Amino acid sequence: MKIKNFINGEFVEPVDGAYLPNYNPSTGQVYSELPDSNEMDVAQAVVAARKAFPKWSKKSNDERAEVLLRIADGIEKRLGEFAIAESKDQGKTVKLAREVEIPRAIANFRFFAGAIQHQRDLATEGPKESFNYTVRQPLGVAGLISPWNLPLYLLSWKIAPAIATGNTCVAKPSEITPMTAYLLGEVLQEAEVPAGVVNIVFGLGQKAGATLVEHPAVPLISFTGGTATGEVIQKAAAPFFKKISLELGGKNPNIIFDDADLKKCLPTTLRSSFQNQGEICLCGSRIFVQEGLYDDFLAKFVAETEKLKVGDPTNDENFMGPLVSRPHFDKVLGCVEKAKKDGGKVLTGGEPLNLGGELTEGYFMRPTIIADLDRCSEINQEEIFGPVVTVMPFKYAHEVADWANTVRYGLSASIWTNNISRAHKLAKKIEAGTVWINTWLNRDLRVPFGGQKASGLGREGGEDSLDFYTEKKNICVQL
Ligand code: TXE
Repeated sequence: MKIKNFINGEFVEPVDGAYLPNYNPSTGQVYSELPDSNEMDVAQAVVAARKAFPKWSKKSNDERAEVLLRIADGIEKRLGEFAIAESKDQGKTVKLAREVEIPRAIANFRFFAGAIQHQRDLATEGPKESFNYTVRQPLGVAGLISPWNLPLYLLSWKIAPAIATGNTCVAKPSEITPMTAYLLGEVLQEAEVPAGVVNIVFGLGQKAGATLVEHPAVPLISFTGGTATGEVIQKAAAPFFKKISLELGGKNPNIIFDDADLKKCLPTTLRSSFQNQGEICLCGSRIFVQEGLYDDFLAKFVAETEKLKVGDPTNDENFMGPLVSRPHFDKVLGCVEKAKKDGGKVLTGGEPLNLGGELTEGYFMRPTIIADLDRCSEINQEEIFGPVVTVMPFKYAHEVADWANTVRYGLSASIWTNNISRAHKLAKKIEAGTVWINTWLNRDLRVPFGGQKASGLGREGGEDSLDFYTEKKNICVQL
């Protein structure tokens, strides 16, 4: 089937009729096509968004909240369909999509419907009987660029606050996982979202994405994706002084002290290591274990990892499906080979997994644990973004803080200990936008979310999103 761009409330063919193949990572076969949009397609989407902006931005917060709630209900009604589409596009299990990813996308629309109705702005009494009041005004057309790992979840994380605050938007989902964005277009029609408020253009990053970043009538860019791409986008947006939010890669430490409660730490560490095939920017890919617990933890971690089922993502029994694409699969396996060359010892996994039958060409591999790798080696420094973790022993809290921070990334971290004062002191030292203590991926949408260093710029979430998608203006009145 052919996916179409969603512009001005309608599904339309790409202007020059060009399409790209869309692969099913379980079979390695093309199962649909998506527009290979060019600058004309993006321009049409921006025109539609600009046309819709005056009316949409004048709607009340309550009226906009109502539309967001209709979108959420529309996705919820078709939850199973979205879950199957996300799994077929990205490789995650249908179970994970059904139980986590799609519900979170629904929650994003509902959260920002509420946030916009409860936002408060500043008013102050000034000198000589004057008073000030601050208003937050939408900017216009928001450019939203999202990645392939959590396709609908991260797209909704941008669309919801952008339109809740009165902007209209042009979204450019990843060309690797277009299907749920396409279904979202159908839901936008069913929810009677005014034409032009949300436009979805499919295509390549360097083409459709770059056009959106450099479009003079798009004053704001929200991007989630790789650090290298974030750098390109920041440079391209700079001459326009665009408002920009970058949520980039991570190389997150998972720090386990010898007083950690293994009954909780182990099952969560299996998830933080391998959930969604390790293709979550918040995965804890560097595991530091205090010496006293190291051997016991490692033996149990390897044994539990080897019980994880990998296979057909439509089978609820399986924990992991295939990696998202052939190039990514090759990249991740290449990282394992590099780690071995640098002295790492693969304790489990590390090889492609041929499941036979129609999955023979699928991008499957076993979850992989590597020990004995120097913490400064390339594989301990660079994001792998696959089901591959390294495990290293440490002695003291002060040294593990330094080791955790010796990477260019700073997205998230987990700390496992019952010594709460040690945990809080260490949490403050870790260079990361989010630190979890005795938990992982525990998300509260009201808190600021984003990375430090090469993990990104800016914060989104709660008030931070309302601030990001608006400009503050102060008005002073002299009575
Ligand atoms: O992301 P890209 P990819 C990391 C992870 C992964 C790496 C590359 O390490 O291996 O990024 O993944 C669009 N101008 N993360 O290739 O290339 C592109 O079309 C404008 C972490 O998916 O960054 C897609 O829609 N847009 C991340 C989006 O950017 C451009 C999640 C992401 O593509 C563009 C995903 C350009 N020049 C990957 N080039 C996280 N933090 O969650 C590409 N795009």
